[in-house]
Amino acid sequence: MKNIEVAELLNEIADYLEFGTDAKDRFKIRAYRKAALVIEGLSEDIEQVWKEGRLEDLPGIGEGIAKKIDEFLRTGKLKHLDELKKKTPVDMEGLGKIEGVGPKTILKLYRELKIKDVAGLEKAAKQGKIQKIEGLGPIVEQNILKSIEFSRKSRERVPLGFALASAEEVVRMLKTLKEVQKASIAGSTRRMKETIGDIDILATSKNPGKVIEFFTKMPNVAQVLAKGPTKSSVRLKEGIQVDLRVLNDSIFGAALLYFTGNKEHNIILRRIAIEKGLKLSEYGLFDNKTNKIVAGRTEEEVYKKLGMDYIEPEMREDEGEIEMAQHHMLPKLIGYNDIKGDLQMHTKWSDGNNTIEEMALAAKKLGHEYICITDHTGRIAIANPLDKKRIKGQRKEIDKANKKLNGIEILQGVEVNITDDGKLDMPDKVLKELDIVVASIHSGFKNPKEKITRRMVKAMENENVDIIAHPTGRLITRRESYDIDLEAVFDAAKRTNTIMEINSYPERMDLRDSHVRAAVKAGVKLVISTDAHNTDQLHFFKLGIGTARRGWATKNDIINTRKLKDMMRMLKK
Ligand code: DGT
Ligand code: CA
Ligand code: CA
Ligand code: ZN
Repeated sequence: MKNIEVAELLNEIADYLEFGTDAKDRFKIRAYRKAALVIEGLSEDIEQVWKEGRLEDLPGIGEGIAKKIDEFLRTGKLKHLDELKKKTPVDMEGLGKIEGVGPKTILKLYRELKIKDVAGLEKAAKQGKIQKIEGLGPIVEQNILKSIEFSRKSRERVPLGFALASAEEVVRMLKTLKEVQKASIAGSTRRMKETIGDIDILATSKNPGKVIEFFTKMPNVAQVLAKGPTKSSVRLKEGIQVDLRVLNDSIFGAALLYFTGNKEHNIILRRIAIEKGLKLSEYGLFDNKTNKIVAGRTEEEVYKKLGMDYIEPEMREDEGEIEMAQHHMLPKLIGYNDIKGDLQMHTKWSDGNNTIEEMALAAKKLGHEYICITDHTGRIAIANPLDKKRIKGQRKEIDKANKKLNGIEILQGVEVNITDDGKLDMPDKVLKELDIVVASIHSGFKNPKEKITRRMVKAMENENVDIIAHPTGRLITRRESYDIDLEAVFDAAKRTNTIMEINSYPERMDLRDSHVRAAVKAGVKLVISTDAHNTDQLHFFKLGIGTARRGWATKNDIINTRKLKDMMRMLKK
């Protein structure tokens, strides 16, 4: 579905039109924004509507806008927008990526200070010029500087969700080559770190030249950065760099250990080897006196020879895991096949793209036994939120789907918003009727720490709230978390028996690894959910499991590793 794309396009036109001084544009801008909202919330596929010639039947879509949509869906381009871009003297796209700087602010900044791009914005902020503009002030100026710094730091790294898909694709392609014996992801991607600098891949082969040749000619390679007899680096079309090393099959374990990292973990292992009269490198574990190899084929045997238990890649961060392995005290982490259901997803009833039945069938294919539909409620305009009446209608549809489908149970939930004063935007008597209530903060991100914490704790004290979704609100590479006292939140979670979510959506990964570790330590129960908005996103749960493993969570810590009945018993009602 291209609904979101089309809506974004219309919003973009509106953004550029804001630069016009023409009075009649005010009306046009509003028309574009309204049309964008309609299309974003549309339950049908916009392309279907277009094919059937019904664009102008949609509310808020007149002849002019319909023509633009038609041009875009036919050609993939929009001349009008290209012209607007050419006419506009500022880098809207770059500036728009700075959190808190919308089109109105960009316009103001241009009119008052002739700011055209991020560099100009940073300079003006540092000189204290932004705070003098009416309606902006010193807090906005500080936030702008923080956002610029944040986006600069995160720009070079890619969210795991995107890198992992690319890495798996490269491994899959390498394995089609008969010269390749083994191929595996290594580096931070194998450790399931939330962002990835570059992808590291290892392959074993008796004919490395062939493998390198094949690797540099994969269809998704944009640029070959380096090419040697046994290693090569390329940049993929998606933008991320991939390093490949080809080696001898007999030392695969030692190499995998070395190139999985992280560096600190490796350094400690090498020191322990030395203490034992051994030498560890990417070529194997050697006896110092005889220079003979004592381990190298598998990682397991290297760890064993070093006098410790096998350490899962997600734990290799020099966070105390080596000592635990030496004392045989490592926790048994939740496995990638342990999830039995998904407790957060959206459908066409709010801002999702698929029907309840489509989501259920796709989840079943992934091996799930149950799902919970959690469409948005309340006042988020763009999300096409549910009201009391539509919740009843949705229940009927869920009952029908449950009768029709076998092997998957569909629960009804909602994602309610926690209001400014810690209330929920749906009355208790409606929430009481639902199977699961997921609550989250979608507003007031700039509230002081005490206030945000108070809002969340108050919501947790509501006996209908089972789960707190994406508890810190951060968006990797785009938005820092709001300021919240997680220790107090975890205390409240235990006291009120509220479950904390590990949101698997690639940009969220929230709770993040270190928070999971703290929650597990505090004895807080967790759920791994995808927040999928279409069937293609249901597989994100793997990212959530990776995060849980990085937080040392066991199967027991995660409620949706249980069968439906046992999972429901973990909730408040
Ligand atoms: P990234 O790419 O920034 O997300 O993080 P990594 O961990 O993938 O780091 P990368 O790509 O520089 O190197 C991959 C692995 O290779 C790293 O985790 C450990 C190993 N490695 C790289 N450089 C060194 C080094 O100088 N010493 C040791 N012991 N190991 C290294
Ligand atoms: Ca890497
Ligand atoms: Ca690398
Ligand atoms: Zn949503």
